[in-house]
Amino acid sequence: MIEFEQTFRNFLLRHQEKYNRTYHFLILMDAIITAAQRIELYYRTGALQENLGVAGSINVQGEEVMKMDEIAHKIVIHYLQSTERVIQAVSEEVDGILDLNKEGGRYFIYFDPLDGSSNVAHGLPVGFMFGIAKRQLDPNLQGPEDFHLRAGIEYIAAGMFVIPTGMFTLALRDAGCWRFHADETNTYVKPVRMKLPENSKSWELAFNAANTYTFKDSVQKWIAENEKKFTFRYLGALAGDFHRLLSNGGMFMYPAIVNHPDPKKNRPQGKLRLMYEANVAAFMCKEAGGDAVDETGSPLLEIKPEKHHQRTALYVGSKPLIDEISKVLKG
Ligand code: FDP
Repeated sequence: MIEFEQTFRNFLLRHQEKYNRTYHFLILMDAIITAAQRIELYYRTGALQENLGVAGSINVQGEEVMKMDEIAHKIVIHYLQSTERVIQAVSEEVDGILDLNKEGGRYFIYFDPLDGSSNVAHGLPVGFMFGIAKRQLDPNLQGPEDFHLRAGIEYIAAGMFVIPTGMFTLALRDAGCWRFHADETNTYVKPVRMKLPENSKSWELAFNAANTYTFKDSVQKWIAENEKKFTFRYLGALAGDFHRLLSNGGMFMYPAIVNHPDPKKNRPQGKLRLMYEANVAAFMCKEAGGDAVDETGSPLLEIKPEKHHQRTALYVGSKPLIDEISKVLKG
């Protein structure tokens, strides 16, 4: 007997109706899902099609090989454009802000089409991460659209696909963080609400331990005093690491690099990108009952971006741990 699970599309339809919303968001999400499935297909067959090569190299047919992240970017933009509902997009792969439908568009989208590039050559998990905000729709209340870069607290949704695992997580503002998986027909099904576990037994720590000596002294001290309480897990792709964290709890961190013996290698602003990496994880985490702060211990979602490719340090995870590290960072 076949068991039918609730589909993502049905879940979202119910959600939009429950909150008296339009169907525009369904159209946008449909495009995002199609893009993710196409990226996933390319990724799975990448080695065969010689898509996992280095950009600029030449394949056996004498064609230039595109890097997988360039392919992923092109796929996402194609499907976003087709919705006619996106006003502007920011992609990790492109320097400038992309105007898609400046007059009629309704959503801003900030995305990294293939996060975790060091995993690509091995076919290991990577992520397609995105945050979505809405244009100012009521000129009487909000004034005309001013195209400001949205802070995380202004996002209406954020999500990620862990490619090529068939797992998709989406957080909707004030409506929770939900996980879906692809069934036999490649349809996302079975919404499961994610809640970070309160019991610290399963909590894990994820960070690049090789960088520990480069963190600021108070963070190094905290690690030395606390690391024995946790299991370490680090995949090197935020989406994959964060996917585990949402189930098991704990903390993912990418602190600022301030103590590198070669000062040119310091990254006082942090490494991760605010708008399409850190905020996406922070938004999802908040909807799952957790929290996120930056290197000053301040709420990450409240940072007002000055540049669309702005970097930040990130501490994200279970609320008690984030409260604890926040005190350390402030002190
Ligand atoms: P990557 O540079 O391999 O694309 O900012 C991207 C990111 O991966 C994250 O996905 C990941 O968590 C982090 O950087 C890994 O950085 P390190 O290799 O420095 O640990």
